Amino acid sequence: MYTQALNDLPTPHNLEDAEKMANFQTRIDSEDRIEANDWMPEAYRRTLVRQISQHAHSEIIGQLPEGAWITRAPSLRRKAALLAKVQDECGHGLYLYAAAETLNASREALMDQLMEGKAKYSSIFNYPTMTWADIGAIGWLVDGAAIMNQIPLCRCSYGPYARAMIRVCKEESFHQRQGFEIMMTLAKGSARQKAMAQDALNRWWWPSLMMFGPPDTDSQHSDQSTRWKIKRFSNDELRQKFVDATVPQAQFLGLTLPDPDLRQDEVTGNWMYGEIDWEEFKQVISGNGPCNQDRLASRRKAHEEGAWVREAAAAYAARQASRNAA
Ligand code: FAQ
Repeated sequence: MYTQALNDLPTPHNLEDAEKMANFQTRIDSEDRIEANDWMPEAYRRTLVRQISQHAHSEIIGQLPEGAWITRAPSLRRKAALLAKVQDECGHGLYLYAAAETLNASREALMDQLMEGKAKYSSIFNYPTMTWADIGAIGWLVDGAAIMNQIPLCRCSYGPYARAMIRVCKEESFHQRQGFEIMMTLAKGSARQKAMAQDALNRWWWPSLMMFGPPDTDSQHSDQSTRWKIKRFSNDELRQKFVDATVPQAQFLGLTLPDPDLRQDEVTGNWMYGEIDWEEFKQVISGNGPCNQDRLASRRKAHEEGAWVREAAAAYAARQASRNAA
Protein backbone atom coordinates (compact mmCIF):
# COMPACT_ATOMS: atom_id res chain seq x y z
CA MET A 1 0.00 0.00 0.00
CA TYR A 2 1.22 3.47 -0.88
CA THR A 3 0.95 4.60 2.75
CA GLN A 4 3.61 2.23 4.02
CA ALA A 5 6.88 3.50 5.49
CA LEU A 6 5.44 6.91 6.25
CA ASN A 7 6.90 6.87 9.70
CA ASP A 8 10.46 6.32 8.58
CA LEU A 9 11.65 9.87 8.89
CA PRO A 10 14.67 10.28 6.63
CA THR A 11 17.78 11.57 8.30
CA PRO A 12 18.44 15.09 6.96
CA HIS A 13 21.07 14.94 4.21
CA ASN A 14 22.89 18.11 5.08
CA LEU A 15 23.07 20.96 7.52
CA GLU A 16 20.56 23.03 5.56
CA ASP A 17 17.92 20.28 5.70
CA ALA A 18 18.57 19.70 9.41
CA GLU A 19 18.07 23.40 10.01
CA LYS A 20 14.84 23.42 8.00
CA MET A 21 13.56 20.42 9.97
CA ALA A 22 14.38 22.11 13.27
CA ASN A 23 12.70 25.37 12.20
CA PHE A 24 9.68 23.44 11.03
CA GLN A 25 9.29 21.69 14.39
CA THR A 26 9.76 25.01 16.20
CA ARG A 27 6.91 26.49 14.17
CA ILE A 28 4.71 23.50 15.00
CA ASP A 29 5.61 23.71 18.69
CA SER A 30 4.66 27.38 18.78
CA GLU A 31 1.24 26.60 17.23
CA ASP A 32 2.09 28.28 13.94
CA ARG A 33 -0.02 27.11 10.99
CA ILE A 34 1.78 25.44 8.09
CA GLU A 35 0.48 26.64 4.72
CA ALA A 36 0.63 25.05 1.29
CA ASN A 37 3.64 27.02 0.03
CA ASP A 38 5.67 26.66 3.22
CA TRP A 39 8.60 24.27 3.42
CA MET A 40 7.60 20.96 5.03
CA PRO A 41 9.29 17.59 5.46
CA GLU A 42 8.25 15.11 2.79
CA ALA A 43 7.03 12.70 5.49
CA TYR A 44 4.70 15.39 6.90
CA ARG A 45 3.26 15.96 3.41
CA ARG A 46 2.75 12.23 2.84
CA THR A 47 1.17 11.74 6.25
CA LEU A 48 -1.33 14.49 5.51
CA VAL A 49 -2.10 13.16 2.04
CA ARG A 50 -2.69 9.71 3.58
CA GLN A 51 -5.01 10.96 6.32
CA ILE A 52 -6.84 13.61 4.28
CA SER A 53 -7.42 11.28 1.33
CA GLN A 54 -8.65 8.45 3.59
CA HIS A 55 -10.95 10.99 5.18
CA ALA A 56 -12.19 12.24 1.77
CA HIS A 57 -12.82 8.68 0.57
CA SER A 58 -14.77 8.00 3.78
CA GLU A 59 -17.06 10.92 3.10
CA ILE A 60 -17.67 9.77 -0.47
CA ILE A 61 -18.21 6.08 0.34
CA GLY A 62 -20.15 7.18 3.45
CA GLN A 63 -22.89 8.54 1.20
CA LEU A 64 -23.78 5.07 -0.03
CA PRO A 65 -25.29 3.36 3.05
CA GLU A 66 -27.54 6.35 3.73
CA GLY A 67 -28.19 7.18 0.09
CA ALA A 68 -29.88 3.79 -0.18
CA TRP A 69 -32.66 5.09 2.11
CA ILE A 70 -33.46 8.40 0.39
CA THR A 71 -36.27 6.86 -1.67
CA ARG A 72 -37.58 4.97 1.37
CA ALA A 73 -37.56 7.75 3.98
CA PRO A 74 -40.86 7.64 5.92
CA SER A 75 -41.94 11.25 5.23
CA LEU A 76 -41.12 14.20 2.99
CA ARG A 77 -39.48 15.98 5.93
CA ARG A 78 -37.21 12.99 6.63
CA LYS A 79 -36.41 12.65 2.93
CA ALA A 80 -35.44 16.32 2.61
CA ALA A 81 -33.19 16.14 5.68
CA LEU A 82 -31.51 12.92 4.55
CA LEU A 83 -31.00 14.26 1.05
CA ALA A 84 -29.35 17.38 2.49
CA LYS A 85 -27.15 15.27 4.76
CA VAL A 86 -25.94 12.99 1.98
CA GLN A 87 -25.26 16.03 -0.19
CA ASP A 88 -23.22 17.52 2.68
CA GLU A 89 -21.03 14.38 2.80
CA CYS A 90 -20.29 14.87 -0.89
CA GLY A 91 -19.30 18.47 -0.17
CA HIS A 92 -17.02 17.30 2.66
CA GLY A 93 -15.31 14.96 0.22
CA LEU A 94 -14.76 17.89 -2.13
CA TYR A 95 -13.25 20.16 0.54
CA LEU A 96 -10.96 17.35 1.60
CA TYR A 97 -9.79 16.44 -1.92
CA ALA A 98 -9.17 20.16 -2.43
CA ALA A 99 -7.06 20.22 0.76
CA ALA A 100 -5.11 17.20 -0.55
CA GLU A 101 -4.58 19.03 -3.85
CA THR A 102 -2.72 21.78 -1.98
CA LEU A 103 -0.22 19.02 -1.13
CA ASN A 104 0.23 18.07 -4.81
CA ALA A 105 -2.04 15.02 -4.67
CA SER A 106 -4.43 15.20 -7.60
CA ARG A 107 -8.07 14.37 -7.04
CA GLU A 108 -8.09 12.09 -10.11
CA ALA A 109 -5.14 10.05 -8.82
CA LEU A 110 -6.69 9.70 -5.36
CA MET A 111 -10.04 8.70 -6.87
CA ASP A 112 -8.31 6.09 -9.04
CA GLN A 113 -6.63 4.60 -5.97
CA LEU A 114 -10.00 4.34 -4.26
CA MET A 115 -11.67 2.66 -7.21
CA GLU A 116 -8.78 0.26 -7.73
CA GLY A 117 -9.24 -0.87 -4.12
CA LYS A 118 -5.78 0.51 -3.20
CA ALA A 119 -6.94 3.14 -0.71
CA LYS A 120 -8.44 2.93 2.75
CA TYR A 121 -11.64 4.54 3.93
CA SER A 122 -13.36 4.32 7.32
CA SER A 123 -14.28 0.78 8.38
CA ILE A 124 -17.74 1.97 9.44
CA PHE A 125 -19.00 2.30 5.88
CA ASN A 126 -18.72 -1.40 5.15
CA TYR A 127 -21.81 -2.34 7.12
CA PRO A 128 -25.34 -2.65 5.69
CA THR A 129 -28.25 -0.27 6.42
CA MET A 130 -31.06 -2.73 7.02
CA THR A 131 -33.90 -0.61 8.43
CA TRP A 132 -34.89 3.05 8.72
CA ALA A 133 -33.55 3.02 12.29
CA ASP A 134 -30.06 2.50 10.84
CA ILE A 135 -30.30 6.01 9.41
CA GLY A 136 -31.01 7.29 12.93
CA ALA A 137 -28.17 5.23 14.40
CA ILE A 138 -25.69 6.44 11.75
CA GLY A 139 -26.53 10.10 12.36
CA TRP A 140 -26.42 9.73 16.12
CA LEU A 141 -23.41 7.42 16.48
CA VAL A 142 -21.35 7.67 13.30
CA ASP A 143 -21.66 11.42 12.91
CA GLY A 144 -21.30 11.73 16.69
CA ALA A 145 -18.02 9.80 16.54
CA ALA A 146 -16.94 11.80 13.49
CA ILE A 147 -17.49 15.08 15.37
CA MET A 148 -15.53 13.84 18.39
CA ASN A 149 -12.64 12.92 16.13
CA GLN A 150 -12.82 15.98 13.88
CA ILE A 151 -13.27 18.91 16.29
CA PRO A 152 -9.58 18.60 17.30
CA LEU A 153 -8.67 18.52 13.59
CA CYS A 154 -9.90 22.13 13.35
CA ARG A 155 -6.64 22.86 15.25
CA CYS A 156 -4.50 20.66 13.02
CA SER A 157 -1.13 22.22 12.18
CA TYR A 158 -1.84 22.18 8.43
CA GLY A 159 -3.93 25.27 7.59
CA PRO A 160 -5.99 24.06 4.59
CA TYR A 161 -7.05 20.87 6.42
CA ALA A 162 -7.84 22.70 9.66
CA ARG A 163 -9.96 25.32 7.88
CA ALA A 164 -11.88 22.68 5.89
CA MET A 165 -12.71 20.91 9.14
CA ILE A 166 -14.43 23.95 10.65
CA ARG A 167 -17.28 23.85 8.16
CA VAL A 168 -17.35 20.05 8.11
CA CYS A 169 -17.84 19.97 11.89
CA LYS A 170 -20.69 22.49 11.77
CA GLU A 171 -22.50 20.34 9.25
CA GLU A 172 -21.76 17.10 11.14
CA SER A 173 -23.43 18.66 14.14
CA PHE A 174 -26.70 19.01 12.18
CA HIS A 175 -26.28 15.40 11.01
CA GLN A 176 -25.87 14.14 14.55
CA ARG A 177 -29.02 15.93 15.66
CA GLN A 178 -31.12 14.60 12.79
CA GLY A 179 -29.96 11.07 13.67
CA PHE A 180 -30.68 11.50 17.36
CA GLU A 181 -34.11 12.91 16.56
CA ILE A 182 -34.94 9.87 14.42
CA MET A 183 -33.84 7.61 17.28
CA MET A 184 -35.88 9.64 19.77
CA THR A 185 -39.02 9.36 17.62
CA LEU A 186 -38.57 5.61 17.24
CA ALA A 187 -37.65 5.03 20.88
CA LYS A 188 -40.76 6.88 22.05
CA GLY A 189 -42.96 5.24 19.38
CA SER A 190 -44.64 1.82 19.25
CA ALA A 191 -43.01 -1.30 20.72
CA ARG A 192 -41.98 -2.37 17.21
CA GLN A 193 -40.40 1.01 16.50
CA LYS A 194 -38.48 0.91 19.77
CA ALA A 195 -37.29 -2.63 18.99
CA MET A 196 -36.11 -1.43 15.57
CA ALA A 197 -34.13 1.40 17.21
CA GLN A 198 -32.59 -1.04 19.72
CA ASP A 199 -31.64 -3.45 16.95
CA ALA A 200 -29.92 -0.66 14.99
CA LEU A 201 -28.05 0.44 18.12
CA ASN A 202 -26.95 -3.16 18.73
CA ARG A 203 -25.48 -3.39 15.24
CA TRP A 204 -23.85 0.08 15.01
CA TRP A 205 -22.41 0.49 18.51
CA TRP A 206 -19.23 -1.58 18.23
CA PRO A 207 -18.36 -0.53 14.65
CA SER A 208 -18.73 3.11 15.82
CA LEU A 209 -16.12 2.53 18.52
CA MET A 210 -13.81 1.04 15.88
CA MET A 211 -14.00 4.28 13.87
CA PHE A 212 -11.44 5.85 16.22
CA GLY A 213 -8.80 3.45 14.95
CA PRO A 214 -6.71 0.75 16.62
CA PRO A 215 -5.86 0.94 20.33
CA ASP A 216 -3.04 3.35 21.13
CA THR A 217 -0.63 0.45 21.62
CA ASP A 218 -1.17 -0.57 17.96
CA SER A 219 -1.50 2.86 16.38
CA GLN A 220 1.57 3.15 14.18
CA HIS A 221 1.11 6.78 13.12
CA SER A 222 -0.05 8.41 16.35
CA ASP A 223 3.30 9.37 17.89
CA GLN A 224 4.61 11.22 14.87
CA SER A 225 1.24 12.77 14.02
CA THR A 226 0.99 14.04 17.60
CA ARG A 227 4.47 15.58 17.43
CA TRP A 228 3.39 17.33 14.25
CA LYS A 229 0.09 18.40 15.87
CA ILE A 230 -1.93 16.75 13.17
CA LYS A 231 -3.45 14.67 15.97
CA ARG A 232 -4.29 16.35 19.28
CA PHE A 233 -5.70 13.33 21.11
CA SER A 234 -4.95 9.64 20.86
CA ASN A 235 -7.39 7.10 19.38
CA ASP A 236 -8.23 5.72 22.84
CA GLU A 237 -8.70 9.19 24.37
CA LEU A 238 -11.22 10.16 21.70
CA ARG A 239 -12.97 6.78 21.93
CA GLN A 240 -13.38 7.31 25.69
CA LYS A 241 -14.74 10.83 25.21
CA PHE A 242 -17.26 9.45 22.74
CA VAL A 243 -18.42 6.68 25.08
CA ASP A 244 -18.73 9.15 27.98
CA ALA A 245 -20.84 11.50 25.84
CA THR A 246 -23.01 8.78 24.35
CA VAL A 247 -23.96 6.65 27.37
CA PRO A 248 -26.22 9.35 28.88
CA GLN A 249 -27.81 9.89 25.46
CA ALA A 250 -28.67 6.17 25.22
CA GLN A 251 -30.09 6.35 28.75
CA PHE A 252 -32.22 9.34 27.75
CA LEU A 253 -33.55 7.35 24.79
CA GLY A 254 -34.34 4.40 27.08
CA LEU A 255 -32.15 2.14 24.92
CA THR A 256 -29.50 -0.31 26.11
CA LEU A 257 -25.94 -0.27 24.84
CA PRO A 258 -25.00 -3.80 23.78
CA ASP A 259 -22.12 -4.14 26.23
CA PRO A 260 -22.58 -6.22 29.40
CA ASP A 261 -19.25 -4.91 30.75
CA LEU A 262 -20.21 -1.23 30.55
CA ARG A 263 -19.82 0.39 33.98
CA GLN A 264 -19.04 3.83 35.33
CA ASP A 265 -15.73 4.26 37.09
CA GLU A 266 -16.46 5.72 40.50
CA VAL A 267 -13.29 7.79 40.65
CA THR A 268 -13.00 9.22 37.13
CA GLY A 269 -16.68 9.08 36.16
CA ASN A 270 -15.62 7.56 32.82
CA TRP A 271 -17.72 4.79 31.31
CA MET A 272 -15.56 1.68 31.04
CA TYR A 273 -16.47 -0.45 28.04
CA GLY A 274 -15.88 -4.10 27.18
CA GLU A 275 -13.39 -5.65 24.78
CA ILE A 276 -13.61 -4.43 21.17
CA ASP A 277 -13.42 -7.16 18.53
CA TRP A 278 -10.22 -6.00 16.82
CA GLU A 279 -10.19 -9.08 14.62
CA GLU A 280 -13.45 -7.88 13.06
CA PHE A 281 -11.86 -4.42 12.54
CA LYS A 282 -8.83 -5.98 10.83
CA GLN A 283 -11.06 -8.03 8.55
CA VAL A 284 -13.16 -5.01 7.60
CA ILE A 285 -10.18 -2.78 6.78
CA SER A 286 -8.61 -5.62 4.81
CA GLY A 287 -11.60 -5.65 2.45
CA ASN A 288 -13.54 -8.49 4.09
CA GLY A 289 -16.35 -6.53 5.74
CA PRO A 290 -19.99 -7.32 4.95
CA CYS A 291 -20.26 -4.63 2.24
CA ASN A 292 -16.71 -3.80 1.04
CA GLN A 293 -17.23 -5.25 -2.43
CA ASP A 294 -20.68 -3.68 -2.84
CA ARG A 295 -19.47 -0.24 -1.82
CA LEU A 296 -16.58 -0.19 -4.28
CA ALA A 297 -18.77 -1.58 -7.04
CA SER A 298 -21.35 1.19 -6.42
CA ARG A 299 -18.64 3.86 -6.43
CA ARG A 300 -17.18 2.56 -9.71
CA LYS A 301 -20.64 2.44 -11.30
CA ALA A 302 -21.39 6.02 -10.21
CA HIS A 303 -18.02 7.13 -11.60
CA GLU A 304 -18.67 5.45 -14.96
CA GLU A 305 -22.18 6.86 -15.16
CA GLY A 306 -20.84 10.34 -14.42
CA ALA A 307 -18.33 10.23 -17.31
CA TRP A 308 -20.58 12.35 -19.57
CA VAL A 309 -20.77 15.08 -16.91
CA ARG A 310 -16.98 15.27 -16.65
CA GLU A 311 -16.65 15.29 -20.44
CA ALA A 312 -19.26 18.05 -20.79
CA ALA A 313 -17.57 20.14 -18.08
CA ALA A 314 -14.17 19.71 -19.74
CA ALA A 315 -15.59 20.65 -23.18
CA TYR A 316 -17.28 23.72 -21.68
CA ALA A 317 -14.07 24.79 -19.92
CA ALA A 318 -12.06 24.35 -23.16
CA ARG A 319 -14.60 26.45 -25.11
CA GLN A 320 -14.54 29.19 -22.46
CA ALA A 321 -10.73 29.19 -22.51
CA SER A 322 -10.57 29.52 -26.29
CA ARG A 323 -13.19 32.32 -26.21
CA ASN A 324 -11.21 34.15 -23.56
CA ALA A 325 -8.01 33.72 -25.58
CA ALA A 326 -9.77 35.08 -28.70
N1 FAQ B 1 -11.09 2.54 9.29
O1 FAQ B 1 -1.89 4.58 13.19
P1 FAQ B 1 -3.37 4.73 13.10
C1 FAQ B 1 -17.26 10.34 8.72
C2 FAQ B 1 -6.01 2.63 9.65
S1 FAQ B 1 -15.63 10.52 8.28
C3 FAQ B 1 -10.18 2.19 8.36
O2 FAQ B 1 -4.11 4.97 14.37
P2 FAQ B 1 -3.99 7.40 12.15
C4 FAQ B 1 -18.25 11.36 8.23
C5 FAQ B 1 -5.14 3.87 9.44
O3 FAQ B 1 -5.54 4.54 8.29
C6 FAQ B 1 -14.86 9.10 9.01
N2 FAQ B 1 -8.85 2.28 8.59
O4 FAQ B 1 -3.72 5.83 12.00
C7 FAQ B 1 -19.48 10.70 7.80
C8 FAQ B 1 -3.80 3.23 9.33
O5 FAQ B 1 -3.67 2.57 8.06
P3 FAQ B 1 -2.54 3.03 6.94
C9 FAQ B 1 -13.42 9.12 8.72
C10 FAQ B 1 -8.46 2.78 9.78
O6 FAQ B 1 -4.18 7.97 10.80
C11 FAQ B 1 -20.44 10.35 8.72
C12 FAQ B 1 -3.87 2.11 10.34
O7 FAQ B 1 -5.26 1.81 10.50
N3 FAQ B 1 -12.76 10.08 9.54
O8 FAQ B 1 -17.55 9.44 9.40
C13 FAQ B 1 -9.38 3.18 10.76
O9 FAQ B 1 -2.97 8.03 13.04
C14 FAQ B 1 -21.62 9.72 8.31
C15 FAQ B 1 -3.23 2.46 11.66
O10 FAQ B 1 -4.00 3.44 12.39
C16 FAQ B 1 -11.48 10.43 9.34
O11 FAQ B 1 -10.85 9.95 8.42
C17 FAQ B 1 -10.74 3.05 10.48
N4 FAQ B 1 -11.71 3.38 11.35
O12 FAQ B 1 -5.39 7.49 12.95
C18 FAQ B 1 -19.70 10.45 6.46
C19 FAQ B 1 -10.92 11.48 10.27
N5 FAQ B 1 -8.70 3.62 11.84
O13 FAQ B 1 -2.89 4.43 6.51
C20 FAQ B 1 -20.88 9.83 6.06
C21 FAQ B 1 -9.49 11.79 9.99
C22 FAQ B 1 -7.38 3.50 11.55
O14 FAQ B 1 -1.21 2.97 7.64
C23 FAQ B 1 -21.85 9.47 6.97
N6 FAQ B 1 -8.62 10.68 10.30
N7 FAQ B 1 -7.25 2.97 10.31
O15 FAQ B 1 -2.68 2.05 5.83
C24 FAQ B 1 -8.10 10.44 11.54
O16 FAQ B 1 -8.38 11.13 12.50
C25 FAQ B 1 -7.10 9.31 11.66
O17 FAQ B 1 -6.65 8.98 10.39
C26 FAQ B 1 -7.66 8.05 12.39
C27 FAQ B 1 -6.58 6.97 12.37
C28 FAQ B 1 -8.02 8.38 13.83
C29 FAQ B 1 -8.91 7.50 11.66
